[in-house]
Amino acid sequence: MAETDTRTTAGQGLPRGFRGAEQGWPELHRIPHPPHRVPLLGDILGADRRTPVQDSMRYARRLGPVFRRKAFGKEFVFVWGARIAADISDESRFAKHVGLGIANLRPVAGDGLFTAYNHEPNWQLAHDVLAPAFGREAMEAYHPMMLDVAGRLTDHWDREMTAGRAVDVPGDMTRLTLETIARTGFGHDFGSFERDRLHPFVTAMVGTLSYAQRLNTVPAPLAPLFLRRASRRNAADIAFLNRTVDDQVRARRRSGGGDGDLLDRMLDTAHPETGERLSPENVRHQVITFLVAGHETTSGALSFALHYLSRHPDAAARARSEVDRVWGDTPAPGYDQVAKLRYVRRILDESLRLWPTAPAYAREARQDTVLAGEHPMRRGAWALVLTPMLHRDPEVWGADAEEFDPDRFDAKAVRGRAPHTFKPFGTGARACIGRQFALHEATLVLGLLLRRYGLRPDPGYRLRVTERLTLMPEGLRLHLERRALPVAAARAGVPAGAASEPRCPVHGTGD
Ligand code: MNH
Repeated sequence: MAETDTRTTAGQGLPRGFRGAEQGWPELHRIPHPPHRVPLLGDILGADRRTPVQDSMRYARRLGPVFRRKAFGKEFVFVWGARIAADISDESRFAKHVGLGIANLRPVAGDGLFTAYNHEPNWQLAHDVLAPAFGREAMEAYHPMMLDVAGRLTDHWDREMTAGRAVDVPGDMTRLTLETIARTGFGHDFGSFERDRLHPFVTAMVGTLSYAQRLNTVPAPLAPLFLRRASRRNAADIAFLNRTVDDQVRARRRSGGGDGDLLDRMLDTAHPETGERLSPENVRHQVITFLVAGHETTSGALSFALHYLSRHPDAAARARSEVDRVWGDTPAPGYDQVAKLRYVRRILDESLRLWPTAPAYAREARQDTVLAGEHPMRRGAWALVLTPMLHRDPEVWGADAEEFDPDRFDAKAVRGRAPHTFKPFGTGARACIGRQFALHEATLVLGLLLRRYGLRPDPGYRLRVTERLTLMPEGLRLHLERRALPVAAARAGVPAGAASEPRCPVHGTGD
């Protein structure tokens, strides 16, 4: 990637990423857009600025596999049909585009991995230095820490259950995933489970995410006017995030090193070939990037999965019998025992199909090209892949694509599907570096929760999805019921004695 410069030539003078589609798509007029365009303002009738993704899903259903939306002078092309999404995955012709919400995060995450432009040397450098932090060996070291954080969650849920209170699923999943990334990444403890309100770091982080999303809803030149108060608060949020991170880095430097976590790698590891290291400013950007990217989306994925489990007792029962069969009564399932939860993993995949918690990614043309043989694009022209709709394309997923059905991810079904049809983690060189981390953490935690609790939904609850760049089930609360537990498994994280034979204490049969 280092030698391929995907900088665009069009739209110079504007910050890249704020350009609309006008310059890059010579036949834009052939791409459908919603009816009733309002002069200057664009497609705003019936649109809700709090739910841009779900609005786009509605438009997608009406307008087809390629469409455009215009808001406040900016026009965006969306693609979601499986054939087009596959074509735009071609790495030789397309690359990640840093635009929209991601470009808006540059003030806080700079040239960190997620927000770096393809041509910035710090992307390749950080990618090479940090990739081993997500390899198998590193993951095995994170596993006991993940288990320990999960134990804090189940302690909290035990107390809520005993008190007869329903649990706040998105809130508690956010506590869990934030503590996990803070601990495994930086040896840090935010004390999330010991607080009633979210940690101020989380409040500041959500503030900057929401602000980045809101910036898209206002014409760039008017942003200072409309968002003056919000932008001042945003600056304060960023200052707070920076201060928190700088404190952590200083503490680490003073203590002379942690236990080989992500921060150690950032501070000490030299590039295997060039010997280069990350600059202090870049380390700050990376720490914020990983704290943000490393928990918000996983928290949403766990929350949606718990919602579906509470609504599909059959799937929950199958998953439980798998956990009981594979884990037996061991209080501390080992690293290798997590990937063996095949059905639990399918539940996670199916939840990420319906609600991919990072719901879109942008791709730009590396040269003049024709998308899917139909739509000419100039070098630098870009489009958003609308993942929740790609994941509902009836040609791939069938007429019942809206239905929750984990069996869509059994090995045979997966083999039978075309490539590039399931993209919750993005695509290509800039795909998610934390995929294994997220899947390991989420599968482990779902296993532990399924084994320990029955999950009962609020009868009146209807799934509402809230958007803040990521997706989250709004106001999801669940009632917990105690399951008869093998004594030894009473608390996750307690070191096991002799490893016990996998056996099923409750259900006789597997899935
Ligand atoms: Mn993650 C990139 C989704 C968990 C760190 N992540 C991406 C992209 C998607 C994504 C989509 C690509 C964005 C783009 O093309 O613009 N990530 C997820 C989802 C989960 C997730 C759905 C959980 C579920 N991500 C994690 C975790 C971490 C992480 C956990 C870190 C521990 N993700 C990243 C980083 C990038 C990224 C860093 C940017 C990688 C790069 O560009 O090199």
